[in-house]
Amino acid sequence: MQAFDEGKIFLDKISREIKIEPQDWMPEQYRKTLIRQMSQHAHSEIVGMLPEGNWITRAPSLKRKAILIAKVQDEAGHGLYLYSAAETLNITREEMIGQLHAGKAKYSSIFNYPTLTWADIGAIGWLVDGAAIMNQVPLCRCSYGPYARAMIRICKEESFHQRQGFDILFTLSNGTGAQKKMAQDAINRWWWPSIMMFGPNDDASPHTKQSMDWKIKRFTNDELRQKFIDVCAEQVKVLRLTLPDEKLKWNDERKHYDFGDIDWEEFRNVVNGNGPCNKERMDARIRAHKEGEWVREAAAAHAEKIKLRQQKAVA
Ligand code: BYC
Repeated sequence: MQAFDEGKIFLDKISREIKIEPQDWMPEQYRKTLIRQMSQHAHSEIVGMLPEGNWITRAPSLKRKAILIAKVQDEAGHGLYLYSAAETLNITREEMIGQLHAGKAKYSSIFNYPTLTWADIGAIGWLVDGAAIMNQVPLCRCSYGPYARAMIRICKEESFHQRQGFDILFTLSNGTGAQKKMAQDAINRWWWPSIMMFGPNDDASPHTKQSMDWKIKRFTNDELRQKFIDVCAEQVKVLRLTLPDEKLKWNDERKHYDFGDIDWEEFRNVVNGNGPCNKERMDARIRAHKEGEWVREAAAAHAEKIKLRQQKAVA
């Protein structure tokens, strides 16, 4: 009887757009879905630092280097807000990171592609952060309070990231012939992986229906992908470059761009660990975690010292 009432209260809150908070009753499956999505999201932010971090020492000017360092630091911050928000669901950061390092937790497919030239940093900002914003702005209205609130600041920072990427590509596309070619080549390589970021088609997405009912997701994978394609098809004209899709064409009846077939075989391969950089990314993550052990130990020892000092002062 009690669980029934609690279930009713929960659904009533969802229908009235009242946020679910950590102390509230929630179905076990809601909690598990959030842990899954939020931890995957946090892992993506942390692993996402690696392809761009690669270019910090090679950025072409002091200004570009400073911007890139700030962006990569922002991604670390996003990971930390998200791990903290997920910890309100009764899982520890250590457990989540353990799952990632054991290969049991997913992170976004996009970060398993290499960054071959400086233009890739532009393409990541414009396309990858652009896709992230499209997916994440609706998450600011997600039904779980801590996740929704974490997303507000993340989205503000992602907007800056998207613009810096577009600015890099704009500069290159107005530069020499070689620079323009480099920008086009980066777009050619990042376009299809970027539209895969939104996940499988709706009819192949096992979680969408329930997550939409619970207002964790506010749009389906296909709805967001279409919005993103519509925006990029216009923005690429400003760059005077092209998207590598011969079927990309405005459909006046649908009021959307039509687009070509996505290679879902490639997507599955990358998600299952066989993308071009999966192994490299995981090795780098695990190495960084091991090398950071002394920092975690020192921080814990410092916290203990402060606690003892405070206890002495009170006694
Ligand atoms: N890559 O039923 P579905 C960033 C998995 S960070 C890998 O549609 P759902 C950035 C999915 O997890 C970007 N796996 O699932 C950072 C599920 O697997 P499991 C990350 C994917 O959850 C640094 C299965 O496929 N953004 O932008 O309803 C620098 C079935 O899918 C992918 C987020 O995490 C993928 N692309 O919808 C720059 C946003 N797609 O768990 C930028 C939050 C799907 O059953 N997450 N899968 O084993 C979401 O919005 C949703 O989780 C998704 C998937 C739309 C991604």
